[in-house]
Amino acid sequence: MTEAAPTNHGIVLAAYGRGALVSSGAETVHCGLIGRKLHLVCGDRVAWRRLPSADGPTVVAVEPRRNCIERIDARGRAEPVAANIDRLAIVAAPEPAPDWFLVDRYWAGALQQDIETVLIVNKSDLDSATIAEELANYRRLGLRCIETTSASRAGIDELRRLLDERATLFVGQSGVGKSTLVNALAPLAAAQTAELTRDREGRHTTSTARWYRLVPAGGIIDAPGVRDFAPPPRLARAAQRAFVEILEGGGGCRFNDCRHFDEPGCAVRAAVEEKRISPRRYESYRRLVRLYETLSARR
Ligand SMILES: Nc1nc2c(ncn2[C@@H]2O[C@H](COP(=O)(O)OP(=O)(O)OP(=O)(O)O)[C@@H](O)[C@H]2O)c(=O)[nH]1
Ligand SMILES: [Mg+2]
Ligand SMILES: [Zn+2]
Repeated sequence: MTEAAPTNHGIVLAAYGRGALVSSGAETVHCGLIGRKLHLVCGDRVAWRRLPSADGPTVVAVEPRRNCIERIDARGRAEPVAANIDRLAIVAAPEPAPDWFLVDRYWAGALQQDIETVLIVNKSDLDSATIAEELANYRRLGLRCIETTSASRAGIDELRRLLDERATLFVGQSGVGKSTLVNALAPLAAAQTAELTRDREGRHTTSTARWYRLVPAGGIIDAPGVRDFAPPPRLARAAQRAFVEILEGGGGCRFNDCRHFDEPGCAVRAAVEEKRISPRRYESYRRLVRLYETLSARR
């Protein structure tokens, strides 16, 4: 070797075990990782080199993450799903039955990291009477909502227009149609999808987050469906700030540091009793605060 191989820069399309699929300029390269310390995740920006040994293309460094969407694994530890995200698209559908607490947790997590959020209500071809009330409430709270269906492409073009050069991560329960949406938006994606069946409980079709390019610009990341997700509990009080209606209602509480649980003179609880704040959202808020507390105590 007379010269060191040049350093290239790229973005991780998918990370697996001790390697990663890296998009770098016009090429897509399978890279190994140098050493044992690098742990990559979809969306990471990396430097890679063609090492002179038999190792071939190798990621040698990773840039600090601007943000990272994490989920909590079975042991209560934060596990990264994707990094350097500009926008979170939370997907829900009439089938499987929506888990609104999951939607609230994702929205809260994105708000904490200043990530723009959009709620996609997919499968609008199915009867969605049960969803209408929640959808109206989220819209009232200022969350952007788009109804879509891959059955007729209704809403898909509106969604496509929203997606610009920035990176959007699709999240939501298993089976809501994230991969189907990704395929509709990026026809060359060929993301794997699967029928919903009763015995599918707990199985995920998509197993790792994967980035797909949009033409002419932008990227969408298809993530595995989640059952248990919570933003990591490093910002316990931020849970309160993530519920816009509770933050607003809290202005009238007797105590400045009111948690809106059972403190006297709580304006939030009064608003919930009068249905000015959705009791369902308030229950989500309480669950999230308790989850933070449990997870923090475990550390
Ligand atoms: N009726 C209807 N079914 C849909 C729609 N979009 C997707 N599906 C079906 O929903 C099922 C699950 O779709 P996927 O795209 O695999 O769901 P996913 O969210 O990627 O699931 P995971 O990868 O397990 O997280 C498939 O049988 C799809 O055909 C839709 O707009 N309407
Ligand atoms: Mg999928
Ligand atoms: Zn209060």
